[in-house]
Amino acid sequence: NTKGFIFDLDGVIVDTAKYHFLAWKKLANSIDVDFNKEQNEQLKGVSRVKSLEKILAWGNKSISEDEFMSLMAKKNDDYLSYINKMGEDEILPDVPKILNYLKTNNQAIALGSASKNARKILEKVNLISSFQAIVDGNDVSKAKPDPEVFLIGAKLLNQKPENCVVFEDSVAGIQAANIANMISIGIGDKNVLHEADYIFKDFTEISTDFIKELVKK
Ligand code: B16
Ligand code: MG
Repeated sequence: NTKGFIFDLDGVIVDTAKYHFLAWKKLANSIDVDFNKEQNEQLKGVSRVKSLEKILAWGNKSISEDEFMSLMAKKNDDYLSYINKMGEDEILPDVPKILNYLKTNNQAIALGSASKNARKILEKVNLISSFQAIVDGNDVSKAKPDPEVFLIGAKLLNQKPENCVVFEDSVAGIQAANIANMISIGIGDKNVLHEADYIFKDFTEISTDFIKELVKK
């Protein structure tokens, strides 16, 4: 019995939201826009372009196309300065336990992330070889909650959508998995991720027995 297991990156495998926060805050403040943690929450799972559009809207700013591109590049350079310092110690607790269990039991594993930096991050934390397929922000034209990212992942794993399981920390990501007709597993706050089929605070709450049952389903 083989199923496709598709992992989101930020908030599921690593906590890069804290680096997105530092980089977006610096950028927003440089154009006299305030930026706080609550706003950063609303950027989870949202693409880089959409994130900057939201920040400009919050600050009531309108800028030229050229300036928009230059601000995006600035934010990403700053973000990458944090990413470049990442290591294996930043993998979230018990993620390797689940990845190893899946691998040992011949399950298909993919990444489904909105980030254009996903491959770089996986290399930094030494997990790139754990994924048979990687679908990231460079491969999709429609952002979550559109199911495109996960449907491409399923295809690359040669699995039907209904035989795929998605781990996601964002509401949009859970919605994308549900629309794709996949089993959705929320990682985070149960009040926020209530649309998910199953919800866990983090991977320390997920037992290998639970995964075993999912595979049988
Ligand atoms: P980048 P995920 C998402 O990653 C982040 O949650 C989101 O905050 C970020 O804006 C987006 O990636 C794009 O990232 O600027 O690196 O292309 O949660 O889908 O893995
Ligand atoms: Mg995420």
